[in-house]
Amino acid sequence: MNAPSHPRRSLAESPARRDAAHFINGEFTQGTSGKSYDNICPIDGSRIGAVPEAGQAEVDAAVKAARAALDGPWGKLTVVERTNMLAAVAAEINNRFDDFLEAECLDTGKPMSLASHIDIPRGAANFTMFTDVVKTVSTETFPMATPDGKGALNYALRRPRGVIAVISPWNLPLLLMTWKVGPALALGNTVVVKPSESTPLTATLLGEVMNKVGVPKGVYNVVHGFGGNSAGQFLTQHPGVNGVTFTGSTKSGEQIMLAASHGIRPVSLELGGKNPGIVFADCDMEKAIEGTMRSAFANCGQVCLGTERVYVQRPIFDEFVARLKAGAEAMKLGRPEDPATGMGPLIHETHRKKVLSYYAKAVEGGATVVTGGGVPDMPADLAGGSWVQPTIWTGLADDHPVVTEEIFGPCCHIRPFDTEEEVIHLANNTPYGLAAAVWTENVSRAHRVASKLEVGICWVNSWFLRDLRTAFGGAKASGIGREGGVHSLEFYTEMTNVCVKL
Ligand code: NAD
Ligand code: 6OD
Repeated sequence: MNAPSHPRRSLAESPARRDAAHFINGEFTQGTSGKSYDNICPIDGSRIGAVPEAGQAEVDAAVKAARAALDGPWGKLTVVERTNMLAAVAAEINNRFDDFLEAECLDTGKPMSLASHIDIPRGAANFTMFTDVVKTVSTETFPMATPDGKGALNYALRRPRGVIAVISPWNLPLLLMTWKVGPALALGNTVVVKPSESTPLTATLLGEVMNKVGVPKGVYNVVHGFGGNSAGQFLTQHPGVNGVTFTGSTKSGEQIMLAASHGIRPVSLELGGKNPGIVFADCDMEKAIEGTMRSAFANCGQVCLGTERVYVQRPIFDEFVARLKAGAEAMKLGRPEDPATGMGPLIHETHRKKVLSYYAKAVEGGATVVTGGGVPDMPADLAGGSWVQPTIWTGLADDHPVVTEEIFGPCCHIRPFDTEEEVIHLANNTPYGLAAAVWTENVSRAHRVASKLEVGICWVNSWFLRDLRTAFGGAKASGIGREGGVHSLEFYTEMTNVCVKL
């Protein structure tokens, strides 16, 4: 990883603390809507700067620029020219590592130790990874017999899909946005990005990188604003958009799918989850605790792949609960710059209210609060932040909302189980199907259980271990489609079969 090891500058003095701007046709602009809102830092409630809100006019301009770049300079580059440019984008993100890191940590409040090892390096890797795919993947060919004996030859061509709308969330802003922009550009498309209203800074900064390395104007565009009745909706409804790729909640995914149905535009949807962690008595306890600590509490529990339902086999239930409690209570909540910080705040006050409402519901439902359950005492300079305690419950019914609904906070419910069949049923008993983590040292059991879980991603004895060549996405209400490696070709290109009669 590229994380520099020198001491971190205080975020209070960071030059990343500035107004955001739309990036349209290679220019930074505040737009013409006259609307803006404050970007609030979740660490202490301070104002980072202003964010312009795009109206229809800015979205029109961005889509127009993206179309012109597609028909113009970008569409004319060779694959090698295009992928070289994207490799330069990755290199420049790494050159400006601290700028991206500070911007991301200001917007999200996440620890720099986390963002410097995951968010920013992955933001760069998402560009290099897909350049390799584009340069090496072939299409299919089928020679075909015909009644006249002369035959025919079928072969497939892939073309860029066109102008892609990228709608992204706030939990891993640069990582999740570039996870879509990387393959879209590598495959020859142009993009209009609508980052989350809560995390506008790194998408804006990426515009500087695009200009620095000479990516043609209009290839990468950013419009800021909200979802419904704002920039997000204007973009997904726009007839000039040829496909919509979205990461966010299942509820927003439904609205986006509706918007994209006008004009029959394809969607790629990476949505919410209520992911199970399954801990068998034959697990390596150290590994299971370490992995579940991360899957429940990393990024303050705001990871779509995170574990909110933990099922532990009865013989080790008490020990597991006690050790996870000890881990949660040892975690330091603090400033992103502090290397000892293990957990930051939630993204904003609205989300804190939602998470705390589940903390209250758990108590009303008769849960045993093993640890946490409220708001921590923070020093005066952090008291304005959106802090919550890491929280563990036991004792809730399987149909309680805390056990069935996505909370997206640093919390999990732990329930004992007895048999493999029982836990597979419990794990699958949800409308969601994003990810699961299985902890066992019995290799046959691992394969058997993994094959029965209704999820897009199943980790065995690990969590969030990512090989970018693999298929990523959710089953059931957790999404439509898979991205990653060659799977990204499905959404970001249109295939033509050429049938030549010989
Ligand atoms: P969200 O759905 O509220 O917002 C995501 C993005 O969609 C934002 O940019 C928002 O402005 C935009 N948006 C919302 N409604 C829209 C509409 N009607 N039209 C167009 N754009 C719209 O999600 P969030 O709160 O930012 O993120 C948290 C959610 O994202 C959780 O449910 C989490 O599980 C999910 N998520 C999923 C994955 C995955 O890979 N499956 C990854 C990260 C987050
Ligand atoms: O690693 C990825 O590619 C990815 N899309 C991660 C999603 C994390 C959800 O919060």
